[in-house]
Amino acid sequence: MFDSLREKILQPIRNFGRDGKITEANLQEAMKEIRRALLEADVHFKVAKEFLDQVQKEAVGAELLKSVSPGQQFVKIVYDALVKFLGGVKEGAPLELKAAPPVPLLLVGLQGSGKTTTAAKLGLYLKKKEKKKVMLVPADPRRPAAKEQLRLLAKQAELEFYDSDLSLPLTQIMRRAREEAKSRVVDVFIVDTAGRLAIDDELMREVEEVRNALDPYATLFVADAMTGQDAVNVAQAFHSRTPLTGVILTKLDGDARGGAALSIKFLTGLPILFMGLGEGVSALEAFHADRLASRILDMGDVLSLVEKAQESISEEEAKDSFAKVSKGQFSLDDFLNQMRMMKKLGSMEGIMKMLPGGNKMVEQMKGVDTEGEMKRTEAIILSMTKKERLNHKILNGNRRLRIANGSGTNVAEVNRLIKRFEDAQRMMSSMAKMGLFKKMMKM
Ligand SMILES: Nc1nc2c(ncn2[C@@H]2O[C@H](COP(=O)(O)OP(=O)(O)OP(=O)(O)O)[C@@H](O)[C@H]2O)c(=O)[nH]1
Ligand SMILES: [Mg+2]
Repeated sequence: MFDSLREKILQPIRNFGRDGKITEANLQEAMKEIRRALLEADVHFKVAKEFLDQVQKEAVGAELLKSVSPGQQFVKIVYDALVKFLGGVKEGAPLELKAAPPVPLLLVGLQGSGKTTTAAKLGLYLKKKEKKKVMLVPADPRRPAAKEQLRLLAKQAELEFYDSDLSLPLTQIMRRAREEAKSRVVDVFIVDTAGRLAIDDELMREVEEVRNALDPYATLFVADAMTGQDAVNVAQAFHSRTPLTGVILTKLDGDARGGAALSIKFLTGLPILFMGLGEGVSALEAFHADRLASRILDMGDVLSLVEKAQESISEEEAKDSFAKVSKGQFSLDDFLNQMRMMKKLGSMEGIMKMLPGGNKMVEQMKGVDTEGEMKRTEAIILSMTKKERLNHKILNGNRRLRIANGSGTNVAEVNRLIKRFEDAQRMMSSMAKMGLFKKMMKM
């Protein structure tokens, strides 16, 4: 996700790290590079300007040039700006359904943006996370295939499906759908509308007609993140004709550049509520600005990983490991434990990307046999004594040689592992300073 933005935004930050100092000149250089990174990610120029103004202001306020750890402070400043422009941090469910059932939700957006897929994903999300009974309602009068697509998706997600009579006027379809929702005692019904290539009067009239008949609890704009700034323009145009509640960004699993995500809240005031991460019906997640910002800065997304882990790892195991991290006691033992837990969670690359420094690790390990590497890492750590695992600083040349021999590897590999561990440890401690772990422990 946002691979190219990440690389470009991290470059100047990593350069700071090298000698640890920030001067007026290299700060300005970094700002220029970040500006370029934002524009290349298709962030709206107004947003880019505002973003840099904030970073500049904070950098001056923090007296960065005199600071003892300017690199880390600068990361924190950029992180805060990213969080703000992605929409800020919100507590609670992305979409609170505080209304008497059946609650109508309306999905609108351009052709191919992902409305139909998202209807099913959102239905499944509400069913799983909030134990809602959900019914899907097709309302694309011109394309019979769209109705069949939704029927199929409803079946996959095991949701109720309303077989709309599309020969009727939309107003009447909406009325009947509501009656059906009542009689089937569903909590929520989601209406999937027709898309059009561009915003035109006919599309807007149709959306307005549905809206008036349905009086939706929320009107959600489905936007393809790959379309960058265009998604923002279309959202704005929609919003001015028919008020929107929020945005669902789709196709963030692809190589979307980030422009839409970073610009949409600032320019439209609309929050991003969910993000689509694939074609399958379960590929929808709540949108968290802080987690995404963290991913962009390669600080990982440990919170999402924890959520994922909750399904496959016992609470005790996880708590124990993260509690240590938050106290700054992250040892090689914990590194190994985490690695073993991760194994239960799926592909190495996907998981690594959610860890602090993970994208860098993935890059460094391109073409490397990660499974084999993991076995060797395990062997190396297991060849250490308890004392060494708790305090890697005592690992001198002799000890490293012994460990290399004991694990059937070589000293270079042992060194590489320790370097990787130190990188992770550093990221963990700066995350702890940002209060990220406290939030996590609350979960
Ligand atoms: N990779 C990826 N593909 C997605 C995502 N969401 C939707 N798609 C794909 O995008 C294509 C269009 O999705 P639809 O749900 O049919 O889009 P739509 O807005 O209903 O399209 P129209 O009804 O023609 O306006 C399909 O091939 C989906 O599988 C996503 O989050 N990630
Ligand atoms: Mg559709």
